[in-house]
Amino acid sequence: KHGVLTRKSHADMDGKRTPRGRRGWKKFYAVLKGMILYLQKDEYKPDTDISEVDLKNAVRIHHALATRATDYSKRANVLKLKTSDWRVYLLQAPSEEEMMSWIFRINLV
Ligand code: I3P
Repeated sequence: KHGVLTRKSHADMDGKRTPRGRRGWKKFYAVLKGMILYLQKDEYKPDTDISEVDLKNAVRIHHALATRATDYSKRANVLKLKTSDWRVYLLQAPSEEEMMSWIFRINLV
């Protein structure tokens, strides 16, 4: 699955709140492949190597949990992604349908 996702980092490893200056929203082209959610700067192109930066932004979603971000109301279609190492990301999808589809696919892994 792939598509545009806008990310906000809410908590870092071990659940510590992401500090000011790194809490902004950033738009990515997301690609879910196996157990990894790649958050890429540019649109997915087959047969190209993943860049260093894109690898850094990749999120391991094994044992992660995606839910609708019911406690976040500033933006629409936002899901909350909790990873196994206690990071928390808010991810905004372009539509309700897309958000539900991402939640379903992430939790299926
Ligand atoms: C953050 C940025 C986010 C904002 C966040 C700020 O600043 O303005 O958009 O979240 O507020 O800290 P920075 O880019 O300097 O990290 P919202 O869009 O959700 O308001 P927060 O600290 O209350 O999460």
